[in-house]
Amino acid sequence: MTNVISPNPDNTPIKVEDDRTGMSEETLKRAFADQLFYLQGKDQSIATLNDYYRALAYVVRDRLLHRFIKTIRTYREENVKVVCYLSAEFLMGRHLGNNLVNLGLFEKIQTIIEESGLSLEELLEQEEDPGLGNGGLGRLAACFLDSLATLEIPAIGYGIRYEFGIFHQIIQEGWQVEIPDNWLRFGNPWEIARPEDTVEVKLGGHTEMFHDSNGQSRWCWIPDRTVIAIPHDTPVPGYQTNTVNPLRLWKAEASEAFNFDAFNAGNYDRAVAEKINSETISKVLYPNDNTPQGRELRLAQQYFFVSASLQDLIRLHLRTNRSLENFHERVAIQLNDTHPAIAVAELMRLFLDEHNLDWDTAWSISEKTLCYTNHTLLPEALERWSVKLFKRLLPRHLELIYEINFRFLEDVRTWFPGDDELAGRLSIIEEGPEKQVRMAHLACVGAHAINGVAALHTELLKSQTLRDFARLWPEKFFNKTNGVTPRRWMLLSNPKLSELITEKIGDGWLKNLDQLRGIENCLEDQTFRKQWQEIKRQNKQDLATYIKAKRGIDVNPDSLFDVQVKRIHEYKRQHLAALHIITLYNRIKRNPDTDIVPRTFIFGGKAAPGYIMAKLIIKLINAVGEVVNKDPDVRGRLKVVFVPNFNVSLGERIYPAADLSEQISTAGKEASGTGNMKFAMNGALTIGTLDGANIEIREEAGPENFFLFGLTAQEVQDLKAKGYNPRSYYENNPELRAAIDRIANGDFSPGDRDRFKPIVDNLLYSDPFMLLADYQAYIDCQQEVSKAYRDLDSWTRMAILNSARMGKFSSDRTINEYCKEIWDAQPVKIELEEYSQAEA
Ligand code: B1N
Repeated sequence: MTNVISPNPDNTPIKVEDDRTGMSEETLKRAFADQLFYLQGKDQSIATLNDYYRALAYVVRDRLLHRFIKTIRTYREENVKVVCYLSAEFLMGRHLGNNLVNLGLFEKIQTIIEESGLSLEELLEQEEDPGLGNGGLGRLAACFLDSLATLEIPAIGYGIRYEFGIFHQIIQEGWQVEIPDNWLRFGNPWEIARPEDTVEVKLGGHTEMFHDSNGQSRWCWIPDRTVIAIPHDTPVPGYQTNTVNPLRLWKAEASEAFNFDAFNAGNYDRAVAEKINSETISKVLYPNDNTPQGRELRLAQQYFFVSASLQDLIRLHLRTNRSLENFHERVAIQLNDTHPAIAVAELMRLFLDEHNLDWDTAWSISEKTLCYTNHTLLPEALERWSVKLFKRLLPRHLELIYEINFRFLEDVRTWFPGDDELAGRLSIIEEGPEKQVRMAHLACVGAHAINGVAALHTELLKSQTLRDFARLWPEKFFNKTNGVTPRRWMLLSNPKLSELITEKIGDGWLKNLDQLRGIENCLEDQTFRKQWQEIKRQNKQDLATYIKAKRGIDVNPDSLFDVQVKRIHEYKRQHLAALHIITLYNRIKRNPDTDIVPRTFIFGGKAAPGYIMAKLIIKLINAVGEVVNKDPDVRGRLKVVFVPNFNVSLGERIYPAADLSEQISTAGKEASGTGNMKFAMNGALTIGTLDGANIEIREEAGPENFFLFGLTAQEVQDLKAKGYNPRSYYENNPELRAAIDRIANGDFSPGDRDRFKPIVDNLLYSDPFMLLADYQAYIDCQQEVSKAYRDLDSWTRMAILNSARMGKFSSDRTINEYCKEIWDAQPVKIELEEYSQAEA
């Protein structure tokens, strides 16, 4: 075919930098203008900031796509082992800035954008923050994807493309109000729908016995509804690698746009209702963190994404492999908590019912493929589904679970003859007035590896929550202390500090965070300490500006920024921090000239909409702020700020600006925490209990650079066993009593004295998280903090040491451990051929 517009009629290859792959400044500029014109249909005279953001997003996406395609092709051609991370939540945060960083384009693009008279920062702010997760668990999944791609590990994330992510929080009269998060309203430039990879997911119905061609009787499932799962892929690039792995999120749709039978029978509303019903499955993220809600729709969501993902994996496997016998050699599936634990039954169903494997083969492959991470010890957070609900939604899976359980308990009885209590404790089915399926037990039985997320957490799992399983299979248990990606949580969010570090030790630390130790050599360099301090001060000033704009509160950037940002939960004890503030306030009221270190208390975090106590804690913090911030006796020395809508992008502003990181959960309750790591990397000192990863952070930083207080996990249990009486603390401690009385007397709730009675009564009469037992130790420790802050130079030394010693908490280290000890996964290099228009 002759190409009339080709300037190159004899087809000699010409080298032109392609507008969609070229990385030179010239090409990027042209591509940006081109995207604006042809994609947004605008030129510079009428383009909005959002148009510019979108144009830039497409410029960057184009540069990801050929790497993405090459990555997928390489995995297929080399038939490599792939890590599949199954998670109901991926809290990715904004993509544009991160993708620029990982592609090494940040500075270049910044120059180009600024030359056009725009600000890159402003464009980045245009992006909706995709909030497809609640907190630490979802953000961990996102950090893991960044590390997997950076370490060049073939990997895919599988989850749900919620149409509504975590709600948007606003504060009205001190109360949390939830606004739906319609994040897809204006489209999402980062995703690519792949309708050709659609799969069907069945639900409901019943099972029937039938005889197969060999005369064997088998059960089969006659479902009564089908939902379509449509994958949407988001490219996830590694830092300075060609690897771009997929995050594949499933959207639910009705199997036919309309039920034509119903439609033709004039039953238009039923036809539409069915469509709506199916689409409901991926409509909204459940906004609970560490408290499950046993709703039918939630189980449907879990099954929906697990079934779609496993079908997808099997299909991909059979494209390059002759059978399923080597499935576990090509695929490692990580279950992020029990939310995808139904995979144990679904993989068996697919192997047995759809692919005709026998039980023993199917079980052996399945077990070798599956791994399970536990993220919580809170008994109320362990997922259980009623057998009744299971039977209604997944009758075939319930049968399979009974069969799995029967075989498992038979083994238990041969290993421990006569110990019926043990069998009862281990059973996947919990007996009782309403029988329940224990999802953690299903995961433990079905997986070959089980891990906790910090050293203490894993020890408590082995000695308590999953003790019987650890006795049965000690070799299945691993610790994998969490980590966070230094690309987003240092380089992107704290560019000034990152630049200073790179100036001193080079940029190797971004791929090998242990190298941060190198900055210890600069500790005695006074100029360096001054620069460090100055950067912290600028970050604080930036946050102060943001707070002024959002909340109208003036905060002093020279005050100690004391920060607690995380989900609001009683076990995290935001109300203990509130008691500290009230105590300082009482001291000022008693003696207005008391010498105190000025502090700004910054809180942020969402409460689950149904968690009344958590919502009341938000109101309390705001109410304390109302009084303290305005009292002339305080003279601005204390400020309390609740920053609304804490999310990934707010975290990027807040962590770099913190002096003090509050990690004050009741020991034994916070599995790991990951915010604690983000703070410490950015040079905040921690005040914390011996809980979760705090213990390891203290070990690394050195005890002299960490403010420790409170009961240990063991002491918490002993005290509980002995009989804990919170009232005696109240009665014997005048300052504690004065603080609680001020709440109880209505000082923070004018016009409604009893507003905070639920908090007061809870503390005085039950105090399940032992605030009163830890109160005095916390107050004393805070006194030490204030004393230390008076010497800013010595504080800065401690801050530098914290940062320098946080190498362990890179998610690269965590992922390396998973790869070696659990997944048996190896890196695969992606070679990029040079692309040009002539070849394309
Ligand atoms: O997982 C994080 C840990 O760092 C935190 O300590 C832990 O609290 C968090 C049900 C959860 N555990 N369990 C959840 C989230 C949503 C949900 O519906 C439970 N989140 C954690 C990462 O390991």
